Amino acid sequence: MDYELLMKRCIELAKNAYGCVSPNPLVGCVILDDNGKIISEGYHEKYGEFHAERNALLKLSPSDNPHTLVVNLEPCCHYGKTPPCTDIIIEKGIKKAVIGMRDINPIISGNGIKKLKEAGIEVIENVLEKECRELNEIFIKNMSEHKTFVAVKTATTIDGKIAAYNGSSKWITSELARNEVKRLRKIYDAILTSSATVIADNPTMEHNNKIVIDRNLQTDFEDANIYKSGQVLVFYDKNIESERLKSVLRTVENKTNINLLPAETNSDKIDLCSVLDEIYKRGIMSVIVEAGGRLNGSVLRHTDKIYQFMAPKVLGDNKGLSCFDFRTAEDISDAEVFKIADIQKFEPDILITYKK
Ligand code: AOF
Ligand code: ZN
Repeated sequence: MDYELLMKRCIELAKNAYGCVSPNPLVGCVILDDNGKIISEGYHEKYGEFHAERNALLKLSPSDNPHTLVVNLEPCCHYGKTPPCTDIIIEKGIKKAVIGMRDINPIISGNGIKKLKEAGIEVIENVLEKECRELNEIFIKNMSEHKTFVAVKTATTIDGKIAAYNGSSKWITSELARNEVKRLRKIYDAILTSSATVIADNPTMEHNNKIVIDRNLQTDFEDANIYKSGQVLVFYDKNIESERLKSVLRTVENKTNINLLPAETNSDKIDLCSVLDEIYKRGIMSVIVEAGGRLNGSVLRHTDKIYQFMAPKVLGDNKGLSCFDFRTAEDISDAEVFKIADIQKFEPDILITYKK
């Protein structure tokens, strides 16, 4: 039996719920009969609703003979928002469970598997484990470090520039690449950007949740596109001049989608550590940073993943703006090192994905 192929199908099913299940993991499930034929599929569709296994098992008809259940995450055995998956797996007479990875949620972690084995179900573990971990990298970081997962998206020329000296950047990459950005945004709970980007590019950044780092509350709260849709959290310097704060508070008084939050500063910059802690507390489990070199640079040491779209163009402008711009590195040994996780083409551009 090709369990790897079936696990790939579980991963594919799970991905249908991008943007819908946070803070829960993405989970897909396939059920086979005793001839190895797929008789049902399901996935965890929405936070608070049924888990993948239950969705797949509930679709079975009484004449079905379910035998093997394939799922990318260890079935849960706790009463959370829904009853334990292990109960319905046992009740439906499953004989074999093929599992991608153990759940790292401490209330489950191995206990689900134990419960299945105690019921006499054969368990096969760690099928396509690496891919299953990748699928749930956000959930894994949240559960193990209690921190928001941070991805940075940047669009550069071959020489790593995001704009010419005059700030012009539209459009470095082409339409296919920009469509991929729209798809990637759905994976993350919020987009994080800076006042510099809002002021220079006036982007809309379509997303239900946006975060703007605006130390001196300099963005245009009345007219900037970013404030015209979605919920926006704005972090400003808690020591801001009180007249400025009062005037902005008056402007946003009736704008229920804008929420101003004071933040700590650190050598004249908003302290990103405290911003990331605060958004985690507010249930934002992951962000995609779409900003200029300064914010990208400041957030680099908190960054788990970088998406670099690269256009086959050389700007060659020695004053052009870099995609990470935060220091004078003394030596090549000072470089922050990432690993290449993936390379894809979005003609005529490419996307390189890097990981810590
Ligand atoms: C599964 N299948 O499809 C998912 C699982 O309180 P709840 O119901 O939202 O449960 C959330 C926890 O259950 C979550 O932290 C994770 O450990 C597990 N998620 N388990 O067997 C699924 N989504
Ligand atoms: Zn469950």
